Amino acid sequence: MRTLLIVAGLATIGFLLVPRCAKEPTALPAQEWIDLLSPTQGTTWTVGDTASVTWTSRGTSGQVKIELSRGGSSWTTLGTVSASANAYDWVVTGPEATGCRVRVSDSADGSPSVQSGALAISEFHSLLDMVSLSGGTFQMGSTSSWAYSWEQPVHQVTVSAFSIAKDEVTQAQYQEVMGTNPSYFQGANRPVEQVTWWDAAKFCNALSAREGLTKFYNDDDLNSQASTVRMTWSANGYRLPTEAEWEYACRAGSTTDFYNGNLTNPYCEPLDPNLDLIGWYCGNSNDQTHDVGGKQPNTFGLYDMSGNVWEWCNDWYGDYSSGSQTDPTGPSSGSTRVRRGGSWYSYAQSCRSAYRYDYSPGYSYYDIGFRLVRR
Ligand SMILES: [Ca+2]
Ligand SMILES: [Ca+2]
Repeated sequence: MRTLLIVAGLATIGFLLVPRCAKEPTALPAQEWIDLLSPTQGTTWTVGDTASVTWTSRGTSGQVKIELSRGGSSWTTLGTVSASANAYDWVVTGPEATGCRVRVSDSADGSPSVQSGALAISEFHSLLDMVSLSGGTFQMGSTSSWAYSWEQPVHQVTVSAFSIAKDEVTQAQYQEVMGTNPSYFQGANRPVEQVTWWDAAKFCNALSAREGLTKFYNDDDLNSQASTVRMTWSANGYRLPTEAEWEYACRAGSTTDFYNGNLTNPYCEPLDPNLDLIGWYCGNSNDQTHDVGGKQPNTFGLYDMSGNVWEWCNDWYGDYSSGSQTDPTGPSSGSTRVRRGGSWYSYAQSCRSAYRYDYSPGYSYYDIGFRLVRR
C-alpha cells in the first residue's frame, strides 16, 4: 500500500511538472549552430593589428573556442569566450602566411564548428628603412681650417634616442605617399627634389597617418603655411630632423670634416679622395642626382648624408650659441629653414658634416630633398 501511494504521488508531481510544450508533437529538439561572419575569404590580417572574429550562434554549450590554422598547419587556440559575445578580438602575431583559416566551435564538445575561407597574415612593412640611434653627446660645429664663422661657436649638444631613415626619401616613396613626383631628375630610386619645406613636412604627416602614428605637424598650419607651425614633440610620428639630430647622425661619432676623414680639395676638381667615397658632389656627380645608397655609409649605416641632395631640417636657421644644450630645436622664429649636407651640385667644402646653409621654406630647387626621423 505504501509503495503504491508513493508511486501515485510521484506520478502526480511528475504530471504537474511536465511543461505543456513537451507534449506537443511538432516541437523539435533545440539545434546547435554557429555561423561565422568574419573573417571572410580573402581577408588579410596585418601583424600587430587587432583582428575581429565574429559569429552568430545558438544552442552551444555556452562557450566557443576560436582557433587558427596558419598556412594549413595544425589548429592553435586563440581564445575561448562566451558564445553569446559573438566576437573575439585577437592581436595578430607573425609569421606571415597565406592559406590561413579560422575555426569557431562549441568548446564543450567541439561540435558544431564552422571554418572560415582562406585568409592571409602579413607583416607590416614600413615604407622607410629606419635606423635606431641611442643618442649621445657631441661637439656641434667645426673649427677645421675649412669651417665658416656660421659653423661656430662649437658647442656641446646632447641628443636623446631617435630613429632616422638610412636614405634620403626617394621618388618612388614620395610618389606612393603623395601621388606626385616633382623631381627634375627622374628616377624611382633617386632622391625626390624640387620639394619645399612645406612639401617635406606634409609628406611626414601623410606617412604618419598611413602608418597609424600621431602626426608631428599641425595640418592646418602646413596648409596655411603659417609663420608659426605647431609641432607636437611628444608625437611618435615622422618629422624632419632637428639640425642637431642631423649633425649627430651624420658625424656618427666622427670629429673630422667628413664622417670618413678630412677634406683635402674644397672645390669640384681635383676630386676629394674622402668625399668621393661617401657622396655625390660636383666632382663626381656628372651634374645630376644618383640612386640613393650608392656610396659608403657612415658607421650608423646612413647613406648620402654628404651630397646627392641637400636635406631640409626642421629648425629655423639662426646663429649658434656657446652654451651646452640638450635636444635643441633651433630658434623659435625665423625666415629661412636649415638645409644640410650639400648636393650633387655643391663644392666639396659644402658637403662637410658641420656645414650649414638655409633656404626660404617655400623655396624648391633641383638640389634639395629630405630624410625623416621619429622618436
Ligand atoms: Ca555541442
Ligand atoms: Ca644628402
